[in-house]
Amino acid sequence: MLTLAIDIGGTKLAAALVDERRQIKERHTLPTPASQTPAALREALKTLILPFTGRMQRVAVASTGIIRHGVLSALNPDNLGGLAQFPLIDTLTQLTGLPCLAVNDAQAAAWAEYRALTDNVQDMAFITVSTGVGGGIISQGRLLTGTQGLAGHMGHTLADPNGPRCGCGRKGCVEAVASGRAIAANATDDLKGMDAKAIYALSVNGHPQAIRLIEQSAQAIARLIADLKASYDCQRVMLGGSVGLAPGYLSRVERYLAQEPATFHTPIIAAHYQHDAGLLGAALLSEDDFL
Ligand code: ADP
Ligand code: BMX
Ligand code: ZN
Repeated sequence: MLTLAIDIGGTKLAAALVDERRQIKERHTLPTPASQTPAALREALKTLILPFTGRMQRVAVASTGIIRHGVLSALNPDNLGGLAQFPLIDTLTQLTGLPCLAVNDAQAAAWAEYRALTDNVQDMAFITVSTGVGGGIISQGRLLTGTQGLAGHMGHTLADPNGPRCGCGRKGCVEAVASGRAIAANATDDLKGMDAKAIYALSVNGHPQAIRLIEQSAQAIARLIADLKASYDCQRVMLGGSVGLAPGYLSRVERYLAQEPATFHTPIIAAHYQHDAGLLGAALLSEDDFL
């Protein structure tokens, strides 16, 4: 059985065929449409899945946002160009005529990363530092989604009460300090207008403001990890997303976590499936008949 796995992120859309052995057969990506109306996202999804027509038996989607009854609602609409609601399952069922599962991207990635563990860890978190900051919680070997789909949205816990306003309506969320969008939005002077990727590259070359922005991000993620450890004694944190996986980022987070008391420490590991954790997690959840 082949599953068409789709990952909808704030910056990029990815689709891939996944076989029973969790192997990705073929992958296509597209930028997430900048001016996002439901019609623009529908068109982008149509283009994305076109090369796979007739080759899969089911569809599994990992998407940014809260997924409830197959509908995507943005917790932070800024991450989706203002798009707040999208009928994900209806759209993909119409486009493919196939059964479809949809789940939050970081929840899906957490499941893939949990299933890839080779030791007996039962309490684990996945954090993506990407367009936003997403999270997925595995507790006692179970993926938490919550009754409303909100479980794991740890990017919207508090990093700094005096921090920037977050698109979710709160002030000073981890996402408003640490995410790729935040790194870009909080840049000033010569860095204004650059994206996080460019700012990250400058930080590697020693640019003082770029270093400060990346350090602030890593520090907020380290504090979040200490909070997670205190919340449910998680034994491991897997880190993903393009910022989270950027060379040197994880060791910065480790350095800040080491400044916290030892009780709040937990090992931080780069995502086993790297940028494919969301895709594979959605495919695995559809295989596991999760919903
Ligand atoms: P999505 O949020 O769509 O899942 P990504 O995980 O690629 O996508 O995250 C996108 C964010 O990561 C953007 O803010 C982008 O600027 C930033 N980014 C992309 N590549 C890199 C990189 N090599 N180093 C640092 N940041 C990056
Ligand atoms: C935001 C939120 C989460 C998502 C996270 C990472 C929206 C649209 N998204 O906190 O649901 O998991 O971003 O998303 O409210 P990504 O686009 O960075 O992968
Ligand atoms: Zn927020």
